[in-house]
This record gives sequence, C-alpha cells and structure tokens, in this order.
Amino acid sequence: MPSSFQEMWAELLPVGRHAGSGGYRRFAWTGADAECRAWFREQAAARGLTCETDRNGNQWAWLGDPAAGDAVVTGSHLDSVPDGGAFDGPLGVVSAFAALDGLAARGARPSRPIAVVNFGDEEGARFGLACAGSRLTAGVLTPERAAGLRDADGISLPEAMERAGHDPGAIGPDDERLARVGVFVELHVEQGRHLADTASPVGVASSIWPHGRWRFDFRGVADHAGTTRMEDRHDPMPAYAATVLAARARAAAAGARATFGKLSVEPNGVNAIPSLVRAWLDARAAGQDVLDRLVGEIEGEAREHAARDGVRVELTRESFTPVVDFAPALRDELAGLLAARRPYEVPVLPTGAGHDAGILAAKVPTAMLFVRNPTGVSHSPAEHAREDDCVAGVEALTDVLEELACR
Ligand code: HGY
Ligand code: MN
Ligand code: MN
Repeated sequence: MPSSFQEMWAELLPVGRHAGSGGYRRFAWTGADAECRAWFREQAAARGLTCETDRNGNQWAWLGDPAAGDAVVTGSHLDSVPDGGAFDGPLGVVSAFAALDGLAARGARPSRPIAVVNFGDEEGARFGLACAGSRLTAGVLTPERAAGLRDADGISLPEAMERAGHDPGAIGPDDERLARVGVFVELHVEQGRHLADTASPVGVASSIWPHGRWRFDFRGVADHAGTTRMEDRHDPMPAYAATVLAARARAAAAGARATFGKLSVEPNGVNAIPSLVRAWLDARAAGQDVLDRLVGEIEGEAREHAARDGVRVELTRESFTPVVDFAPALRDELAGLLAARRPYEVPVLPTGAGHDAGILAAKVPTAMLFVRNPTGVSHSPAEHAREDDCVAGVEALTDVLEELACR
C-alpha cells in the first residue's frame, strides 16, 4: 500500500531542514538533495512505477510505457532556496504521486503514459541559475554554460553532479525525452495572495512574469577603516547601498519587483574598506518593456553613484526568462473542468514566480495549478498551505489527470 499524501509529507518533512532556522536547505546535488531523490525512488517503487534519472539529472517515474509518447507529465521540484519553506516544489511532487493513487482508487484506466517528474535544481540556490534541469533539457542552457557554473566553494555543476554519482558527460538538450511529453501540468503552492481571500483553494495559472537575475560588481580599493580619510576613499559599499534604495523606489513606482537578496563582500572585514561588493538583483515585472526600463534605471543609478565615489561597476545578466503565457486552450479547459465539479470558482491568475513549467511551456503544452497559501509567504520557513487545501489540490490534479490521460 503506497504512502498517503499525509504520510509522504511527513516522510519528506525532516529532510534538509535546518534545526536553527526551521527552513529547508535542499541544494542541488548535496546530501539533502540525495535524500530527496532517494525518497522519490522509493515512492516510485512503492507504486510499481519505472524510475529513471535523465541525462540532466531530472527524475521521472513512469506509469505505462515511456516510449509510447504523448505522455501526461506532472510534478515539480524537491530542491529549495536557502531556508525555504516546505511547500515550494515538494507540494507538486507529493501531490503528483497522491493523484496517481487517486486515479487508481477511482478505477481510472489511463490510455496514455503518465509520469511524475522531479526537476533538478529548480531554485538555482547553489549554482545561481534557476531551473537548471529543465533549461538543460529544453536546450535553453547549453552544456558549455552549465559547465562554467560554480558554487560558492568553486565546485562546478558537472563536478557536483559527478560527486553525487551522476555522470555529467551527456548533459544538454534532450529532444527525444521532450518528444515523449504530450502535456505537462505542475501543481504548486501559490506564492502570493490571489487565492488567500477567496473561497477557492485551487486556481489555474495564466502567465508568469518575465524575470531575471543580474550580478552587480562594485569594485573599489581596500584600505584601513581607521586611517583612510572619508574623502580619500574608493569604497564600493555606499554606491551599492544607494543602488538598493534606488531599486526599491524605481520598482515601486513601476509596479514591478526588484530585490537585492544576496551579497558578498571582499575582504569582508569589519575594519577594512571593501575592495568588492558583489550583489545580485532579482527583477520582475508584468511586461518586458517595464522590466527592461526598470533594470536600465537601476543600472543608471548604480553607475552614477559609483562614478561619484571613484568606484567601477560591472553588470552581468546571469539568467533571464521571458514572459510565459500558458497555452490558453489548455488553461481554459482545465479551469472549466475543475470549476464544473466544484462549488467554488477556480480563478485564473498570473504569478511573479518562476517555474520549470515556464521553461517547458516553450516546448510542450503546459499548465499550472496553484494551491491557496493563506499568508502568501514563500521562500521562507513561514510558507504554508492548509492540509484541506492541499487535499483539494490533489483532488484537482486527479481530475486533471483523469481528463487528460484516461479519456
Ligand atoms: O524564484 C522563483 O521565482 C522561484 O520560486 N523559483
Ligand atoms: Mn521557489
Ligand atoms: Mn517552486
């Protein structure tokens, strides 16, 4: 008898949880990631599914013949941001296995293969690039660029894969695998408050905002904190600080989002003027034009403040995902079928969060279901979804799989 939703949830809960923060540190190709992957294999085995890890490190659990094609694929990711919540990613994977059990309990007979997927390294917490597994598969991250990605200790992505027992020799576009996927549906906890104040535990995604990550290197001159006169300094920290304030003001004015959430300082001594402040901007907006303008404005402010202090600034775009409009026909079909069977509305909503579904959408018909998050908080240990809402999400995903794979 496979584990229930609640049992699966309880099994995953301690994996990679940091005792001090209560948040998750499930970074790609680490020990916690290996434990998550082992859990995935166990769930597949308990259901008699064929489990495989593809060339890019994504796990697939197949019901039916993978080679038959036109598969209905569902799942999400099991890795986390630093001190992330329990739901972002795992809810989609656990719900996928639970929905397969739901289909079996209904006596539904799939006429297409169904797969549960765990995409590797969705958050990019370790190597800086979000959705590395799905991007490699879709060919939007080249093996050459992937080989150059390094973690904070200088370990490259291929080295990390190898140390974790995965052969990185064949990473890269996987058209053959994508050709087997007829449709992909990712269930995810909502990372916002669209559903929070409604009577709807479940919604359907309309679009993902364009978003990206930019690295700002502010380079100055290291010197003594006590003896260097204020007017003699080339301190990169004030230019960085002014850029953060400018980003907040500009994003607020544009109805967009700008966040500096990661920072490294060299030499990082209390009594030394820094030589380098390296900071990462995450910027998102509803439209590409607004986003381009926003990043241009933030760059302009950074250059202006840096010039004032005799500091150099370099900007590197590390990743970018254009706007994703989910296939309207599939989106409307799913919203309609779910609403017809429920006493509440099933809202169709956009999101500012990135997902593997956003990467796959360029290649295969793709949809997303969102489960209500009562506070909207995400990327934090406080992230939450009520158990009855999670169960409603599983029911919704079961309906979707039944409709897509069993008719
Ligand atoms: O950063 C993001 O949008 C995400 O949750 N992966
Ligand atoms: Mn996330
Ligand atoms: Mn996620």
